[in-house]
Amino acid sequence: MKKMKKVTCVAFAAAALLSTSGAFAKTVEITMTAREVDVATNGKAVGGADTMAAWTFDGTIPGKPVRVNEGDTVDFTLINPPENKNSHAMDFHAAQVNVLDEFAPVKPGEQKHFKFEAKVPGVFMYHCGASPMVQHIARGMYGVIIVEPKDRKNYPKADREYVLVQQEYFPDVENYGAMLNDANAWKGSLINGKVLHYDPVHDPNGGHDVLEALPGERVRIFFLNANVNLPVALHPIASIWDRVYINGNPKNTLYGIQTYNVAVAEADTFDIVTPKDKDVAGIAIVDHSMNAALRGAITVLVSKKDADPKKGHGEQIILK
Ligand SMILES: [Cu+2]
Repeated sequence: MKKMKKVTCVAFAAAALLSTSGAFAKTVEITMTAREVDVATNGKAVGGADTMAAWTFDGTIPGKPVRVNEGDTVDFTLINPPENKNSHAMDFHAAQVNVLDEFAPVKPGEQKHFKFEAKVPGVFMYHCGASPMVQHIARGMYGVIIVEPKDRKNYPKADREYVLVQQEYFPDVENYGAMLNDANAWKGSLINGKVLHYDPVHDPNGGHDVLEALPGERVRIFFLNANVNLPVALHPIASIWDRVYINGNPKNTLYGIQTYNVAVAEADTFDIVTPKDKDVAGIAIVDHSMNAALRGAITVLVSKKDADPKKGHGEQIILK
């Protein structure tokens, strides 16, 4: 009995030490349900329709952000309900597994469970990999998984964080041949699922929202290029990226960057510091490829003294 108590005490002391250093890896359970539903895309702004017959994770484009610490185990379940017409799958770019097993398609009425350890820090894409993959991505089955780095050297604390995901908007979601072969099949750029989502200036429908921050804040953007074909030339108009963390890993840090080219299926982390000496300042985060910017890839970040304190924190790292 006495011995048992001693062991327990030692274990508690070790646990306290480890938890303060953040070294305790945990298991994070994530369940997603494939939903084939209509989603509002603001496609009308570029000659498309208001809604898209989407395929989604849990009904939203993008799917919810997954956030774990380096070393955590992700315990994942994908449910494909019987009312769906198509097989779906999950491909986490943060996982090192077996493409034929964990990432295999799941038929309607079935589900799939697998685990992986998030060994490499950064920001990664996840997407449906069921065939034809181009269509499953173009119809909305993607999102980000953020794996927080253990080594936070070169990685100052951010005051606010936002997730931005860009993807080509194809009004004709049935024609996946055109998505592959017709360079003009895409008519717009979706940012977090909507054309001109955060740009009330250019959106004929008034835009929905803008990103906000206080003057002088470090704003961290987790950016995923979920386009099926085109790279993104990400540039902050009226500013300079203070740091770019390639693949979101602070071991890959660039400083003072005007434009960073984000490949298809690449995600990177971008820090921007809003002007301290201006009461109000606007920065437009754009894909500087003009055909993409003018089709909707413009996001306005406003820094001002009365910025909404909730934006850029918690659930609001993605503004709906
Ligand atoms: Cu799918």
